[in-house]
Amino acid sequence: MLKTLCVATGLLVSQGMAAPAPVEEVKPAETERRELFPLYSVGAKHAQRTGARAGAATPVMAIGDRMASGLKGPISKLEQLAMNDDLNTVVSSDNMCTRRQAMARAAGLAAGLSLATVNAPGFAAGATTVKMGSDSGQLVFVPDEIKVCKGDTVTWVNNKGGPHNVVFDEDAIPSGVSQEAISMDGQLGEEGEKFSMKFDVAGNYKYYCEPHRGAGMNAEMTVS
Ligand code: CU1
Repeated sequence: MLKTLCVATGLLVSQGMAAPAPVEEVKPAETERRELFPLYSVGAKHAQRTGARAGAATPVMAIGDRMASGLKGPISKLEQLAMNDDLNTVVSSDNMCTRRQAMARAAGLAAGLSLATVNAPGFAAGATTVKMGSDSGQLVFVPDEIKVCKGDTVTWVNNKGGPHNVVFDEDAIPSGVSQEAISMDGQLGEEGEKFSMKFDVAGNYKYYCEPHRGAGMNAEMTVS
């Protein structure tokens, strides 16, 4: 009997103590949530930041305006017109070499070079390197097919498995080009030795390595 009372009291006590507690805890939790809710103000701050960024872009546009007005910009009006032409060419031309040249001229003008400098022959000339012998020692040119632009210089580097050389096929070069003039006289024996040649005549060229021609050390080149 006593035991039952004690248990009953215990239950009542525990219920009595436990019951109001959660009810009281709910309210502060809701209040806290409400306090956390000013997400709108966070959004407002974000909107302000976005506005600030948009404002930050204005000085850049101001420089552009100044360049367009030709007053104190880093490049002259004439140079900017030339640059615009070049950039249009970069976008519209489907010729790789024309685009590359226009890109180089525009970049030169933007960097403050004069029209005379960017119009000089060879300003946009490229340099291509071909390995003689693969890194693993295969008797091949790497790459064995290249596309260059008129006025470009190609450099062959003795990589592995030499001696190597570069001899053009007189039946597979543009007419009027001297096979002897563009081919190597000797051979490159030491690793790292180089042979460079500038190509000014457009067309297709085939060449080979004399010591390894039979092993398939052939390659081709297109000058545009
Ligand atoms: Cu070779």
